[in-house]
Amino acid sequence: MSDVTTFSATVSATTRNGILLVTIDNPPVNATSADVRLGLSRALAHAEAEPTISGMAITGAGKTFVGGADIREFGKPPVEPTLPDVIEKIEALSKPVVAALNGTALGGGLELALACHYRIASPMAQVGLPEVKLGIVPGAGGTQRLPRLIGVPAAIELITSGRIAKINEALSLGILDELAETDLIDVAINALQKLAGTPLRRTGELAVAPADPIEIEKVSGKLLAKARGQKALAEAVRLIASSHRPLGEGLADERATFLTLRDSREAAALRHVFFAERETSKVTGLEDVDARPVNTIGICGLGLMGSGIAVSALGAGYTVIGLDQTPEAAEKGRERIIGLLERNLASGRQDQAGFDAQTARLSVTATDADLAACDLVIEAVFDDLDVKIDLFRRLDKVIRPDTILATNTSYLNPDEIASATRHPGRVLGLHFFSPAHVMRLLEVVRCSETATDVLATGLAVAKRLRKLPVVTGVTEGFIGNRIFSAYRREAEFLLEDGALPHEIDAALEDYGFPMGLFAVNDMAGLEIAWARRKRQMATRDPFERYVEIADRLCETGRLGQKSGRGWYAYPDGKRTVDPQVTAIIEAERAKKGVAARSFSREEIQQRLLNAMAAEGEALLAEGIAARASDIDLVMINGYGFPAHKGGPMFEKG
Ligand code: 3H9
Repeated sequence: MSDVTTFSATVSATTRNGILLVTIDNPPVNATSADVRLGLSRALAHAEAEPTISGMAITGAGKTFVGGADIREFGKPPVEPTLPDVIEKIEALSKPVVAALNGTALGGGLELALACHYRIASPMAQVGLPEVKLGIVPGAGGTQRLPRLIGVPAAIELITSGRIAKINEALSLGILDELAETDLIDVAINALQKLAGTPLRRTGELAVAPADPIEIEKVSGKLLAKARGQKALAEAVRLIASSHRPLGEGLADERATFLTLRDSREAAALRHVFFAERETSKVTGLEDVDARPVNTIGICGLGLMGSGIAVSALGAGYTVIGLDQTPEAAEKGRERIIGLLERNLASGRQDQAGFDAQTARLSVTATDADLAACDLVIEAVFDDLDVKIDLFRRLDKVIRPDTILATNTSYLNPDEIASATRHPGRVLGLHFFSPAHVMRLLEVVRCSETATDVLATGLAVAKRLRKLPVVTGVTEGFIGNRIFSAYRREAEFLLEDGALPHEIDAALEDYGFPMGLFAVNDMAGLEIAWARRKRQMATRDPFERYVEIADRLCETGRLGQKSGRGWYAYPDGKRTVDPQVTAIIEAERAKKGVAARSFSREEIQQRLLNAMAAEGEALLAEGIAARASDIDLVMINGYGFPAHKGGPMFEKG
């Protein structure tokens, strides 16, 4: 092997048997930053000019091949050479170029590989074009070369879902050519030696297989219906569906579309979300703190929430011990958990071996002492302070002193629950969202006495559960429910001021929420919030504006969809505007002497956004949320706020 040739700070190569072995080493994910593009173009020029070189392999250092374009460069002045230029040079090289995928190839990383003349991958490799998740389309040939390899319908599915395909799927689809069963570089060299002197298979020169327009329509119609106004999805479909055009024409269209979308507000919002997700678990003061080991998790209360948490924990490889009040209740809980696991099995999300392993790690009991083996116990019992305090006192007696206790309360004060135990430092909140095995958001509540390693453990467990943890301080409703309450209060002010529930819901859906607020309330049921309002009645500030419309609705038995009526009527299960609700609203307005006025969709959206952002500012000022972007993540992942709008704090600017 030759000495190392350095093409740039991040691209170097050695030569073996006349093959130039180029390595991209640009941690953390080998993104195609300006220096990588420069190094690659120099390496390509060298390979072309040097007669002793017969071919070239490109690989990545570490566990990633190339994670894509450098997202941090977006929004900055462009630096030549561009990625499409480099990729074009790869495809046009007169000598064979092999992509040797040592790991994940995403976005521009896969586009680079698609332009190579042959693609070999290690078993760890996976591929995807996730650009739409960033509000853009692939901008370096992905929408034009992928359909040439796998056909239009499969390319539409892969690109518009932004999902990652594992090695076997990538091979069977035809994205990759060969699995390296032995050393990746040896296999790449072998392949290059075989390719030398044979006509090169340039992806861009392949014809796109004819596709049935009805099938394309079917795939894209479903997708666009769910796009909720996101431009990137529609543009990606358009570009892929027209990929039978001459390559140059398609690439020029793709590039122009990419650049327009990259500079859009939608893309800026999604980039904000991308970085916010990576920022959220970085907590000041925890940098050098080790999490405690957790293998066994106890879950108290095996209702819907507890069962969901159990499924999530089993899926992450934990041993789970479920506790409920009686052996019968515990057994019911076990059946509920198994039922959820069976659904995963039936849908193919889980294979039989995984299902068997998970059920083998589950046991249930009605005896507190059986939780003695747990490293972490999460309570998900009825949200009542006395019930939770009683449970924590009992647990305090049977678990090890180093076992962590977590409460899943939504509204109670976890400091009060912690102070009922002998070791309040080991208590924190883990506020799951329902259904807990599906929802990604997890509010990790730092109580006033939570020890740093307990908090670090909460975050580590959240990550292993594949949740998105957001740390919150103690306040009623934590980050999410506090903002949600402010948002609902403002929506009720709007009702009283002149808007109707369906108008507010339409404005929210138009903005990008999957469902309007009043429709959501009807689905969840109105009685819990009603009971809370009644409890708070005695302590409510009499000078604070209070809208009684929801109380009137509940008093007439309109408790939401389950009761057949709520903010809407449900004849034959179909949500319909109900004149009786309008009459109740009008009567309340008249009682308070409010002269109703009409609101445009934009006005409704603005008032609701302002209310959310103002509450977010208050949470920041009180030190409950560490950063504005954490608040955005909570609203996006727990309350349906459209990700492509970036969250209420991002919107406020
Ligand atoms: C694109 O390619 C456009 C082209 O079509 C056209 C161009 C003309 N850039 O996620 P992690 C950082 S668009 C810059 O925790 P993991 C990340 O911020 C791109 N930085 O690691 C974090 O930084 P920090 C299409 C990036 O091992 C660190 O790397 N590609 C990029 O769990 C570790 O990140 C994508 O959308 C980037 N592209 O997962 C892929 N990627 O340490 C996006 C990551 O300061 N990336 N960082 O917090 C991923 O999906 C995951 O990062 C990956 C690794 C799976 C690669």
